[in-house]
Amino acid sequence: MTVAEGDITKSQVGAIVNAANTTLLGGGGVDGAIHRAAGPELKEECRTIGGCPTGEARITKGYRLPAKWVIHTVGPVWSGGGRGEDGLLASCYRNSLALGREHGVSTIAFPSISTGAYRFPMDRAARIAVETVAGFLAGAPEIEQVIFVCFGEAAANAYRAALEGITPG
Ligand code: AR6
Repeated sequence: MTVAEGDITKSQVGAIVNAANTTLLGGGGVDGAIHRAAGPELKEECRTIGGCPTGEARITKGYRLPAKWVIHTVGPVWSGGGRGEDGLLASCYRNSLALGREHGVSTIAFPSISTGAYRFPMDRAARIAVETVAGFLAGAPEIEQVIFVCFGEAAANAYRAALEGITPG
């Protein structure tokens, strides 16, 4: 697992993950950036899927992106932490990785799901992301690299701190 700072639409990986909403028809934030960079065919394919519940994931082609695939997952809206937000966020990571593995993807880039419009606290989200991905990778040697692509220094620092928390020694 590594941390990078920048725009996930530029990532040269097998799959990038999109922090989508339940309609899968696009929005702002990273979702808007991915749809703009991939081109209109992405939305056409998303339309045929018919939505995605919170915590689950769906896969489409990447079209004009450098990534071959886009894995769309729907993070929880933060509402204080008492509505299963932590578990739903962990499910997003697990289900995204499982879909990537099914499609033979060995490198996956994640944005910081739910920490923008959906207001999930960054440090808590970073810890859940890193712990959940570490747990999955322990049983999935086919996935060689996971990159957390952070938008800005504050996010990158949160992910670096979370990674240090699980690095032995
Ligand atoms: N590359 C990497 N990270 C980015 C980029 C980018 N190009 N753009 C923003 N981020 P958000 P959410 C970061 O709001 O909270 C959409 O409208 C951003 O700084 O994109 O899961 C959807 O359609 C933040 O840390 O996703 C949904 O309606 C993180 O990505 C809703 O927003 C996630 O912020 C989903 O909200």
